[in-house]
Amino acid sequence: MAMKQTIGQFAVLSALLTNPLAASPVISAVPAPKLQQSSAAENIRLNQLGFPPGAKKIAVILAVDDATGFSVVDAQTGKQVFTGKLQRADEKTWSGKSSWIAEFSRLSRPGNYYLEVAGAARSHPFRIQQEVYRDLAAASLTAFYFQRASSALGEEHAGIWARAAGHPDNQVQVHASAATASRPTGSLISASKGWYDAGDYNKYVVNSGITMGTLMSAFERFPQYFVAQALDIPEAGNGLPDILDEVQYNLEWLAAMQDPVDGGVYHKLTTASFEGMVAADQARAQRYVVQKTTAATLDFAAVMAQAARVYRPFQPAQSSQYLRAAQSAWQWAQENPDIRYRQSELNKHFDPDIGTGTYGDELLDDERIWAAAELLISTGDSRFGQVLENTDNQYLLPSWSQVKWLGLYSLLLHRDALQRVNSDSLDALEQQLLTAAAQLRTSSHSSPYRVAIGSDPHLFVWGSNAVAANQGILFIEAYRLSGDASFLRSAQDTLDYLLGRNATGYSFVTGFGHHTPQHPHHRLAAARPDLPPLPGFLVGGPNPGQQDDCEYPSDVADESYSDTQCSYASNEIAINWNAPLAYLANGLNALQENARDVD
Ligand code: 9MR
Ligand code: 9MR
Repeated sequence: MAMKQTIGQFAVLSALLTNPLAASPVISAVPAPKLQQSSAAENIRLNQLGFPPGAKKIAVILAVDDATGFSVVDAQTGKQVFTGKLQRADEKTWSGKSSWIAEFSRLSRPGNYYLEVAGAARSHPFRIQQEVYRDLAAASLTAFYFQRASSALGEEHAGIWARAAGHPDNQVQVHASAATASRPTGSLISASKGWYDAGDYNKYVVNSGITMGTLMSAFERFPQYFVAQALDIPEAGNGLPDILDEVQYNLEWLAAMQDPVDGGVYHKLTTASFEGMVAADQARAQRYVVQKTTAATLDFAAVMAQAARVYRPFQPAQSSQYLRAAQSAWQWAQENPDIRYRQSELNKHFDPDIGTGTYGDELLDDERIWAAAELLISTGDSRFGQVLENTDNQYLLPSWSQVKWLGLYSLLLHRDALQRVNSDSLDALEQQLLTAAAQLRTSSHSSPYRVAIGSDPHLFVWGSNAVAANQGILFIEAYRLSGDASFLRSAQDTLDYLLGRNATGYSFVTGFGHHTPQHPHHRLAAARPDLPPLPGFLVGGPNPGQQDDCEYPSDVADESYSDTQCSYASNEIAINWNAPLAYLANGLNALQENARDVD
């Protein structure tokens, strides 16, 4: 909303950063370091962007024998600016490697540096700088702009990734599973705009739900920061914070997924089967809205209720519409409490068969709690408070199928306004959150990479990087509630993990780092093999399930990542993975001043 950045410039910069053959602007400012085997550099695992001056700073070193010392060298002058001892990690990595920790938190002078282990290896350059995550934070949000359906992306904002509009979605067929008297099978509705879910082009309400909730919660958590942030999107400067402009692009679609007659919400807008790996404007298969479900309708109610209060100061009339939409969705879900999306059942009864993503959630209590919490905050109506009264408040990390804590985070953020809610129960919620965060923080100490997700192979599911990013949000919330700076350091550990301090050596965000995904399972990127992948996207990450049967370099949980277009189970991108990245990167960018006290 503030200063205008030149978007084209950013695009070129990102292109340079991702192209291994081009000298990145960051590196070209530096005298060429002595040639190192790249494998040696890859044995030093650290946040490939670098660190804010006050942050905790560590690197993990693999594959060195008897190393005792390390140094940090100023890349401009070649002078050593920091020396330290390596500490051997107690536990080996899951693939049996020994590892050492190099900590240099006390080095805070801004600059370009590399880390050197005597006689062994030299890292790629990294920066210590205020707002070192500024561009990443913005790109994690402009990634949503790249995912827009129904709009052409102009060069002035999309740079080299400019493209024609895809999927107008103004003639979407009502699938037989969704037919009603007013909208019989085959009737046409318009449900334009919105974001493509992921590497595919479909639009799924359930997954949009957590994505929207996470982005609006980031805004509610850091409002001044986001009011000042400038994103390179067409609506910049229109008086609405840019993040809310981007979110509203998807809200416009979401609103059209509600049947105006009864308030129920279609589960998804989809082709019958996945499109091939074609450009958006070449993907022309018929699109359908399918069955209304309870999960989609409750997620919709939660999102619209939150939108009603977030947009109220900027767009009061729009805000009232959001609230009415939320209330009629809630009403439908009260009358239809257990309509689940079971695609194979559906295909026995209706044509055509639907074969795309299911987001089939069998447990609906968490969606009900989330919707009730958002409605309570936005309306103050005690009937929603009653729904929450017998809630099991055990902490569960949010995911598309587990949204309870999206609502409970919101209750804690708005507790001052919740006069009618028993303050003991809010204290208990806070305790649950802090206990869960403290346990995760402790678990990270036993991981060779010093990160919470590294403590348990079971966390490496499809989309494991979003598990990590959601842990990062938990740490940010624990820091807000307790003021304990060690939680902020754990949030930093989490971002460090995503940006390179991990068992694969990749920075998992396209275009940000020295070793980044080059072949994401992303149709928009696959359509332009001549270009670097679109920037700012978090790939799914290590997933030993390997459900795609592609080639993987390793079967070990935290190394089970394949940078191939084939690999939708480890290398797809998705909106519900980018949203927690956006929360974490923007949150750390907003909070870095407070990170100063280092152990
Ligand atoms: O491209 C699809 C991706 O978005 C999904 O996550 C994935 C799992 O549902 O499926 C991908 O589509 C593949 C399909 O399931 C099987 N044939 C190959 C398709 C893509 O290459
Ligand atoms: O993120 C989803 C993951 O939790 C599931 O295990 C997986 C298989 O059902 O599907 C993932 O979601 C995909 C969706 O079904 C279709 N669009 C791409 C999504 C990311 O891979």
